Amino acid sequence: MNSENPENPERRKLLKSAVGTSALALGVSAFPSWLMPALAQGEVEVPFSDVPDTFRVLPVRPGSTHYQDTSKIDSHYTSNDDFYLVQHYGQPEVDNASYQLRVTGLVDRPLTFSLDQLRARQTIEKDVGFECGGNGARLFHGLVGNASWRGVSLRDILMEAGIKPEGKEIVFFGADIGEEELRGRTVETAFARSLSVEDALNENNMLAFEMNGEPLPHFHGKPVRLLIPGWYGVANVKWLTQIHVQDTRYMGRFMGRDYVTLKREEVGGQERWVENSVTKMNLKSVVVRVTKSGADHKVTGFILNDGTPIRSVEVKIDNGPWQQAMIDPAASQFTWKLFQFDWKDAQPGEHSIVSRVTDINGNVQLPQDQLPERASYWEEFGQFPRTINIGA
Ligand SMILES: Nc1nc2c(c(=O)[nH]1)N[C@H]1C(S)=C(S)[C@@H](COP(=O)(O)O)O[C@H]1N2
Ligand SMILES: [Mo]
Repeated sequence: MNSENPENPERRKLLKSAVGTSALALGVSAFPSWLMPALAQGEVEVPFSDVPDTFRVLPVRPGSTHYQDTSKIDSHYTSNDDFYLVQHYGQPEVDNASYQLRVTGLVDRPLTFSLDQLRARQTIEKDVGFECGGNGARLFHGLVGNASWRGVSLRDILMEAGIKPEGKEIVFFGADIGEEELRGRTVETAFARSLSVEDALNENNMLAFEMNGEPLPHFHGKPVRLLIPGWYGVANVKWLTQIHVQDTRYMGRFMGRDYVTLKREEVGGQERWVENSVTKMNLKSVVVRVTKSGADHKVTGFILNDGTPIRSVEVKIDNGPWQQAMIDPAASQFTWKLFQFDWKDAQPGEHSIVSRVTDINGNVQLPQDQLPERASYWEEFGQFPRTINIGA
């Protein structure tokens, strides 16, 4: 996708549609010409000094986790090759011709769809970005990506099947099967996640079969994946083959044991250790890139959250004041939101740079040490200070 050429009609369309979004409550009109070009003439990347020499970003390898080099993020869309990859039971090859999606359980009409039948339905297209619930500082927040997706409405399909009144929970199964040691036995289980009926019926949810205008790539869940905008990546079941409605809670590994955050919280006035399944994305911003052109420095970062409109994002250098950064007008409700800050008069020497984001409800991204004590590494969304050395 060419985001560098302002003449690109796709790009124009995107910019036009972004202006109308209420997701950007603030000052969009102040920077109509703002684009994120790759390095402009004479512009160079300034490396962070907090990245260990041993840190490597490897090319995609079959079966492996892949993270982006966040210091290279310079456009609204992540290419299909660079979009991060996480899978726990390998990457099953699902054949398009024999593919079936089944809707089963407490429904009035059990349904089965071939890929062609899904593709023949009315489609919806949405820009959605997300990160792994296990994303964090150790990977410079590289388990992240933002793409345009096309597919069909999950809500329409569930309405067509008709959820019976006793149906309470909707389970989404992938074609990937792993062996788990449970109660002293080895059992085969599919990757699965569940949603309440209310969450599942959200009109933003889709069954996606295209990513950035291409058929969904094998590693991202070919031919069909679930997409729950505003949620951590784990909700977006890849290689989706079955949707099952039941009247009890689904307790499988990725709902009940893994992707479970353990933190210290007030529960009705009582301090307790609380375990929660990873669900909606927390309000977060990170600084990922600094470039320099002559004496001018540009700081870039991204914002993610559950789709609540953003009020502002600010950058602080050393012990200076919080200063307003600009949000990319290409951003929309469920995308990541790239932001940019013009760093004037950067002095030679070592500096710290940190960002914080505030949503329209006044929720502010806090420093890590002001967040509830957390015993698990899931859901890392505190402020993330970076260090950088500005040459003389
Ligand atoms: N079937 C299946 N779906 C899955 C997973 C998996 O292991 N199997 N991993 C989940 C997790 S933990 C994440 S973070 C996202 C990653 O999606 P991506 O690889 O397309 O970026 O897929 C989710 N969907
Ligand atoms: Mo994940």
